[in-house]
Amino acid sequence: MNNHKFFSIRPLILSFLSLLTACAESVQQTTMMPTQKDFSLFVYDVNQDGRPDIYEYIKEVADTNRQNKIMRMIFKREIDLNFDGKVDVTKYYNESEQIIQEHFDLDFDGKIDLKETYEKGLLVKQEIDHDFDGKIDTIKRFNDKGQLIEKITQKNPQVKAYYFEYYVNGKIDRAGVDKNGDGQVDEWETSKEKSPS
Ligand SMILES: [Ca+2]
Ligand SMILES: [Ca+2]
Ligand SMILES: [Ca+2]
Ligand SMILES: [Ca+2]
Repeated sequence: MNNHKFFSIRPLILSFLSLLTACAESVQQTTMMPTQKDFSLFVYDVNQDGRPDIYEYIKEVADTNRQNKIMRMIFKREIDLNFDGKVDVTKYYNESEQIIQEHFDLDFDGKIDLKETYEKGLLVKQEIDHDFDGKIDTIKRFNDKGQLIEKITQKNPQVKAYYFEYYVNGKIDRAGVDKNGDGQVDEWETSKEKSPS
């Protein structure tokens, strides 16, 4: 699957995700007994087929604003988008219930194809498995304006070579090849013609 097709799935998944999450609010919540006792697990059966589709992991923490009070905080949410019983999206949250990481299984094969990392609520890194072989082939990093600043691509999984691209103000600044996979660029190319993809 090429880059274009891969990223045409993502907005679909995201819109379906918000629809499903909205539906969950109208569905009765069930509490499940977690195997560990330091958190509670709430589940929602959005399509009402008797199998949970959304799992919310909640822990109790001391409320820093109110003495002797306990707050319930979500730290993980799992979503089964296609109702096949397997989780396709996992979201992780920090102590302020801010998203810190999202994992997506875009082709529903049980393996994660896209990992997104957030800092202070902003997307800073995407790790992408374009060919759905279970191995990450592209890593993208973004600045606090949401602009792509670095893209590392492994063109061929058989070879330990990586292609590095650096961007300034959304435009490619320099690119080079790391031939042996040690993280250091061995050969720089200077093409200013390319636009980010
Ligand atoms: Ca269900
Ligand atoms: Ca699923
Ligand atoms: Ca997958
Ligand atoms: Ca791959």
